[in-house]
Amino acid sequence: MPEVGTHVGSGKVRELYALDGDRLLLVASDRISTFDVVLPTEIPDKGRVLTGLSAFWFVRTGDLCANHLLAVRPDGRSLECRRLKMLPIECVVRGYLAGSGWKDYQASGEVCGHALPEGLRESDRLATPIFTPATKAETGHDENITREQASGLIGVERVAEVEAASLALYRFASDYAAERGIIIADTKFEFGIDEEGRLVLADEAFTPDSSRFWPADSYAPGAAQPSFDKQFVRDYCESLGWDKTDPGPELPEDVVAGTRARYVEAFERLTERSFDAYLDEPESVLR
Ligand code: Q0N
Repeated sequence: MPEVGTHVGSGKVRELYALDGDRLLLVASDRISTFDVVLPTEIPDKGRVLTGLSAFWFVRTGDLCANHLLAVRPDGRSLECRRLKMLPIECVVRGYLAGSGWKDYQASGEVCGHALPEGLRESDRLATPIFTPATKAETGHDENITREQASGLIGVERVAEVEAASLALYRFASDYAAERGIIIADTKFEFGIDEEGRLVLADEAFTPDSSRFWPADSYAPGAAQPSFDKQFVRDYCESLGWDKTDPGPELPEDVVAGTRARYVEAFERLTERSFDAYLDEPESVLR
């Protein structure tokens, strides 16, 4: 039996265990959420796709910013990580105007204190990606904050450091993904501090759960874009007229199969490896 340690936390679709004093195990389930509700039906291998992608990006961005990855477990869905002191903000980078960024822009012309030009449409690409931090809400929704508010939480110098790291990471991954037909519209990072006081990227990196992935071939600003991974699930849920409160609907097998195929497609396009090869040997994604 592999060591899993004591449970120390859970997210909507992931669990965190302590392995020892300085290592954690981050386990990604096959659960899927839509409209903020976890559905009763799982997407087979979703957790492995997200774990493999995250590990892939950690290895390829290690020179831009240190990260918490220590090892990928043979199950393909768990990462051994360095235990850090987590910073109490979500670090979001937006390259496109979507979600709460689009909402805030419509209401005020600004997002997190960034004044944007007039006349932008929903899903428009921004002239330059912006750092838009948010609070970590225990329950409910993260709230966008200004850099002044972020500075009150972690200090002016740490804000400058996480902003620079976040923008560098986003530029690298969004350019790489765009060459492979996937727009990373925005992404969320969590950072921690190690024993030496160094900034370390934690949590997951550039997965479809932490980012908006859009298919580049159908990109058309002026409306919401289809999600690369979850669009079948959203369309199916919309077709039911479900009120988007818990519990969500069971998914039919064609929606499950189509959604699994989209996750696998994202993995294969981005990593340029077969997902079957990952299942055979998860550590291969590190090379
Ligand atoms: C940590 N969270 C919030 C998955 C993710 N390397 C770390 N060291 C210490 N603490 C954390 C990490 C990481 N990653 C991160 N909570 C603790 C995100 N979660 C919550 C539950 O499941």
